[in-house]
Amino acid sequence: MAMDRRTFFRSTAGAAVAVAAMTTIDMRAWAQVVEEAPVELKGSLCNVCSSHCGMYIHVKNGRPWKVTGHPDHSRSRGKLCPRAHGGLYWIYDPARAKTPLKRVGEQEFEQISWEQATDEIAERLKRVLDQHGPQAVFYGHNPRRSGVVYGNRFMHALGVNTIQTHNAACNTARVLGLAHTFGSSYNADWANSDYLLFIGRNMGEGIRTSTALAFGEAIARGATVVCVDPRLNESAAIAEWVPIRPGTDMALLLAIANVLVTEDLYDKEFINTHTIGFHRFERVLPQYTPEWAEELTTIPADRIRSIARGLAAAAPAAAVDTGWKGAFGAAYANSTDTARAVAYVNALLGNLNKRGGIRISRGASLASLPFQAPETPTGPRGDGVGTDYPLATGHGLPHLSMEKAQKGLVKAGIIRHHNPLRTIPDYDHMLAGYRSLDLLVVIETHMTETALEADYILPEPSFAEREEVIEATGPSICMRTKAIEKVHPETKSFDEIITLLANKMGVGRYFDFTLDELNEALLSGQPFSLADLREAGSIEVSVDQPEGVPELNTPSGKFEFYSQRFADEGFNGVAEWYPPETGLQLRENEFRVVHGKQAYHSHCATANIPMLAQVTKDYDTNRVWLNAERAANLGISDGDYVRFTAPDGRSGEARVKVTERIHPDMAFAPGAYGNRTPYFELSEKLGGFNPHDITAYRSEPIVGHTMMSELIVEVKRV
Ligand SMILES: Nc1nc2c(c(=O)[nH]1)N[C@H]1C(S)=C(S)[C@@H](COP(=O)(O)OP(=O)(O)OC[C@H]3O[C@@H](n4cnc5c(=O)[nH]c(N)nc54)[C@H](O)[C@@H]3O)O[C@H]1N2
Ligand SMILES: Nc1nc2c(c(=O)[nH]1)N[C@H]1C(S)=C(S)[C@@H](COP(=O)(O)OP(=O)(O)OC[C@H]3O[C@@H](n4cnc5c(=O)[nH]c(N)nc54)[C@H](O)[C@@H]3O)O[C@H]1N2
Ligand code: SF4
Ligand SMILES: [Mo]
Repeated sequence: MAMDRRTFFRSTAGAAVAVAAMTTIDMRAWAQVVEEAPVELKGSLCNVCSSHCGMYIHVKNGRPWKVTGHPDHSRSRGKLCPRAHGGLYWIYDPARAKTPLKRVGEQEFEQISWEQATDEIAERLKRVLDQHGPQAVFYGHNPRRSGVVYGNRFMHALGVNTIQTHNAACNTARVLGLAHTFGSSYNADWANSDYLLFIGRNMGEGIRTSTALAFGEAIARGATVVCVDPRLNESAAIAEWVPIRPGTDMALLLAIANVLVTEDLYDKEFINTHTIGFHRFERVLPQYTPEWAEELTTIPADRIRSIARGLAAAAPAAAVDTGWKGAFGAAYANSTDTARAVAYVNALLGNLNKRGGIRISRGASLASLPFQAPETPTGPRGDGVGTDYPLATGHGLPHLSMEKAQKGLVKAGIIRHHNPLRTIPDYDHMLAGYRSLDLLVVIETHMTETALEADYILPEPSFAEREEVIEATGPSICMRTKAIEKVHPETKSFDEIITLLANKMGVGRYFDFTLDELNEALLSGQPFSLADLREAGSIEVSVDQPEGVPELNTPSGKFEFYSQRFADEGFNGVAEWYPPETGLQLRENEFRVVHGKQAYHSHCATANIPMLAQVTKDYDTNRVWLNAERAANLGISDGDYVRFTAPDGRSGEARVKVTERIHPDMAFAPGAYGNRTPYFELSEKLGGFNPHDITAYRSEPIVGHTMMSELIVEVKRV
């Protein structure tokens, strides 16, 4: 409406009336509702990353008011990271999946009923199982307790054993490398260590609340803390930073081992009693001198010696942290053997299960379920685990499934709480895979990239709106209680969805219990009831911790310098140096692209949360880092746009942060940006680069991980 003088006066007169009305509001009453209304503390678990820190949701007038860390939860210890606060936004996010949806065109959906959705899914899933067998079906999820208890049970009931998690794009190499040496992925005893060596692990930004706290405490206590990282990350900034050429950590570790052995600084007692294969390791070791490693890593030989001697002097209260994702989780062709080399140095320090060393810790356990369970299928999996990749784990290989989908071997999948189309390298490869399927069902809270490729989107209530299967985390037994009523009445929680689907698939007998009955069964034997737990949110129980070095979960029962299983599969029996698949030589305009964490974002799931996106905006942090001198040589200045071109010709654009804080070889992309779902409007406005758009589909030969950092690009100013 065009506004002339008259209407203008009329509307301002109206505004004056509104102001007058407002001043007549009873401010006392208003304050009462807002400030003095009773607050109820509901026990919950944060859901913004898989650490599931225990927390309270403070509920006022039926709405979440704020969150605080649960003091009796081993992962939060009374504190939360910034993402937990941002996570409350998820509840009211317009980008949520709100009703069951059926695909009617490319990224086009129609609203349908649960009855129709589950009828049609069951019919189509049965057809795939009948025609192609259970190997043609996969289930991809975030493997926390609800997902496992309901999801795995459902899959097993259908004969499906291809169950996958995000690990192939997170920590598969680390987990496998540690499993084939220590027998399990134990953590360092950060709180009590006198010397901690972190290899591509950023405790202050790749956060789990309790470990970030332990990191700070170690520094405050005066422990020597060394962060080996191509980048001066926020943790290295308060510790000792040792810059390294990306992809060469194994060389550093082998050289540290070389110093420990040649200078006779290792624990012979431990080596003789608890390990096998040391003499084979000793035979390959002489070549790995600090001078040899200096060439590869760019770390001065004397610095390598000083690290080795520092570790030895503090041993056994010293440890090489066993990492998570950064340097050897799923990064390079040599990541699995790098993880073994991390274990080797720890074994030489004789720190296994010693105070301040590598800790074997037992957690609380829950009772096994008394309900009729389906048999675990034993046939071959549909993603090559156990066949193409004999040493791979049950966490599976989603990128391989998508290759098999393109070949017509994999036909249907159910994905829950996981967004692999955005978090696994090679967007085009994953997309082509999903588009080859006969049926894709995505169970989500949000309209994510993966959800938009589904034939059916099944919406879940957010973490605050549902009760869930209880969890045991460290010594804490905890649960998510329902803090508020559902915002979208048509959403259903995972247990309800699976029970519905199971009935339609004719395997309802395996789900003949309520969530309460299930939770009560899990608590059997505990000195408290489900009602007590619901009231408390989290309860710490006492757990006996093993002392000394027990029999390890390896074929020999001992720490394995030499792995017969590796040798039998044609890999190195003893971990020996080899470079990343993409090599270490870079041309003048080439960089290795690596992505990583920022404290205020999770994976590719939070760039649409206003308060977290604002941090990015205020500090201009979604730029890709480039080394100052190399940028200058290419005529690139801080804030410029550059184009990254991969060897296969695919390319992407990003603004750059030009800094001294990064190794000349590396381009560092903060990992949370570059969403491709139009529902994440804020993220879209924020912009940013996701390297997976141009990273080639690859599988590491030993355990099949995605080799996320095997990406070398040409960089050019645009
Ligand atoms: N804020 C936040 N915290 C999180 C998460 C999150 O998304 N956001 N996710 C959680 C999960 S699932 C995980 S797996 C962890 C990951 O936690 P981290 O593994 O600590 O996280 P990253 O940032 O991937 O990597 C850590 C560091 O490795 C460095 N790095 C990269 N390549 C190399 C290399 O070749 N050699 C060396 N020495 N260093 C290298 C990077 O520069 C980075 O600073 O974080 C957990 N906590
Ligand atoms: N670009 C990039 N890639 C990465 C990483 C990165 O930081 N950047 N990190 C790597 C690492 S370390 C990991 S562990 C993986 C993680 O890989 P993903 O698990 O795929 O990562 P997220 O982006 O956290 O996806 C979790 C999804 O769960 C949904 N969700 C949240 N709560 C619920 C719920 O209650 N119910 C349901 N059904 N869904 C829910 C969210 O909307 C989100 O889409 O990604 C890896 N790949
Ligand atoms: S580390 Fe942060 S985001 Fe992850 S569960 Fe804990 S509080 Fe939530
Ligand atoms: Mo991860």
